[in-house]
Amino acid sequence: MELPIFYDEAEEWSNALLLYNSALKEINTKLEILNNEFKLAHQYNPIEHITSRVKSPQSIAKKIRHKGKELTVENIVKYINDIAGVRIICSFTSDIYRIADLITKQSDIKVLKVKDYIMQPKQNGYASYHMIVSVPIFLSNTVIDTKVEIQIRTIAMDFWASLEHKIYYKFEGNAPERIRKELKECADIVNYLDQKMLSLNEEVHVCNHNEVAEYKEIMSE
Ligand code: 0O2
Repeated sequence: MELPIFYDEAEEWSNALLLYNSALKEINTKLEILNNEFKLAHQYNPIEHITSRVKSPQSIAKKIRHKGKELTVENIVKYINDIAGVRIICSFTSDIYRIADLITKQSDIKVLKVKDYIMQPKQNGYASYHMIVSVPIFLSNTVIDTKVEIQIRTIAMDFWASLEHKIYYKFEGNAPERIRKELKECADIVNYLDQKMLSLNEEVHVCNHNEVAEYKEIMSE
């Protein structure tokens, strides 16, 4: 990745990138294992899909400026939590908390910060569960805890967030009031939809259990 802003720190930045890319691999593998285990035990996939990325240089520069800090590798590593980012998309809200809990329980992962925008959505309607974690990266002669931001959300929340993100950039953060209002309404619909889908899923689950019990009873007669 190019970061033309600080040529004199190129080597330091390359080392940092090695760590962030390695941390993404570690987290992705952990999630894949959890998902496979879950599928095997419950014939059910809590994770729909996962994406990961290293933040773009432009986005890093913008964020560091926004935080009022000088653009140095030291400041980037210290003040920007989401240089390495993983996004987990789940079917149901209950899966979000299940995944977050499983991540938290991994003994080598340290949870540094949690922002629950599902329990407390942002004013614009944004909902998602954010965790800043650190994962140890084993190099040849040292171990370095490296930060990763994990965002966990439902398919519906992701649908809303991607459109909102596009609108935000189109209007450079100053979308007209009518559009902001309608986006908030969409967020309320997304929330309603997630709740409906969750209760429907729970109902189907109970149905399945009852049907199996009924079937067993008939078979034993
Ligand atoms: P991009 O392009 O996704 O990288 P912190 O410094 O950790 O205390 P931070 O990182 O400023 O706080 O804030 P926060 O709330 O944890 O949000 C970080 C990321 O969440 C954002 O990264 C977005 O990906 C997502 N996010 C937060 N709020 C919104 C929102 O209102 N709408 C949408 N669509 N996404 C949001 P970046 O760097 O903004 O962008």
